[in-house]
Amino acid sequence: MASPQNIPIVLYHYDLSPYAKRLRWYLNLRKIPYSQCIQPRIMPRPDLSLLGVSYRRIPVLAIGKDVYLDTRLIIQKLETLFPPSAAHPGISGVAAGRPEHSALEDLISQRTIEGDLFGSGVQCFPASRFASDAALLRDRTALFTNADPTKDDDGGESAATPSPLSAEVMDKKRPAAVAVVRRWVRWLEEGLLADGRDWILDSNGHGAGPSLADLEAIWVLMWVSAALPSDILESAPKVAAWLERFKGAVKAAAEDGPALKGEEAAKLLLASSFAEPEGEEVRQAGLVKGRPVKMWPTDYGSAHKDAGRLVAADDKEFVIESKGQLGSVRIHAPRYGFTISADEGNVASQL
Ligand SMILES: N[C@@H](CCC(=O)N[C@@H](CS)C(=O)NCC(=O)O)C(=O)O
Repeated sequence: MASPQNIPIVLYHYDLSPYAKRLRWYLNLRKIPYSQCIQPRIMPRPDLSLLGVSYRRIPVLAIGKDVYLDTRLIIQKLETLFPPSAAHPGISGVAAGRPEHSALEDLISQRTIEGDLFGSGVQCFPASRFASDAALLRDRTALFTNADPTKDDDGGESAATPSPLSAEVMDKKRPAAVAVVRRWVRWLEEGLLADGRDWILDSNGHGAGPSLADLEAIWVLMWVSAALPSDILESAPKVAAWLERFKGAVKAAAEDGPALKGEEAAKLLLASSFAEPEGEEVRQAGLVKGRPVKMWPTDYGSAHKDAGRLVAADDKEFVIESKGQLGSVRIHAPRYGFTISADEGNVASQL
């Protein structure tokens, strides 16, 4: 099996995605080279269909014929496939030989993604940011009501439900959302950054600079800071300076790779090898390796289910083999936040 360092990496994303930015910063800080396949901000995304991927969220990272969904799993995989080295400096607790740092990174990531920070971040923006874009509103209504925006018969319920991004909903939710972000800023100002340090941890594994803990704690703030009431950052000078320092560090590391068209990207990936050996284990009652299954995220975007033969299922990830128009890939999703079911016609036995 080729070393992952010699296998092409393609990041499917669009520029305005804060989750994709989080990943681009990680890749750049670690000097992991990649190409980009820029996606439309709304469905459909035929470039991903070429690989047999139905998952509708962004970003998606392909390393050769292994396709990884969800930034939580993607960063974990990159930590393993690209261990810290002179070519790819580590920025995590693993790189620093400090497991307690890894635990903190993990806690912060859980707080931002699985807690209410990211969702509150969306609601901090003025409603005018989305209200004038009818196609985006329709698409995101489908995303959050778990309908399929490309199917006419899925529009019924969503048409009756006010869009989560409509002015009506955004205006109502903004005060509580701003309060969540204000609390997060205060927690950093009076806690992790209180002694005036430059970065959250005393080591990022290879010298001075941001670590994964900074990245996990900052990406939502980098995205919403301009939309916040000005007193939030004015009353948190350490956080404000940390944001500026981080902007400088990621600007200095910026190394976004060349852009590929969808077909070019798919051909490049499918002509290369897998990034990791096929997992063997199926540790889920009711599932059998090799049988057809469906797999989808449980929080939002659940209407878009990936289908294929089950390759592996353990307590960290699900892996299926999916056939696209141009070839087959293995799709990996994190165990947490996704589910999988045996695909037996209409009888799906969900776990
Ligand atoms: N938990 C996922 C969340 C990804 C996510 O929600 N991404 C947003 C873009 S920032 C998205 O997919 N929005 C809908 C879309 O672009 O179709 C991750 O960590 O990757």
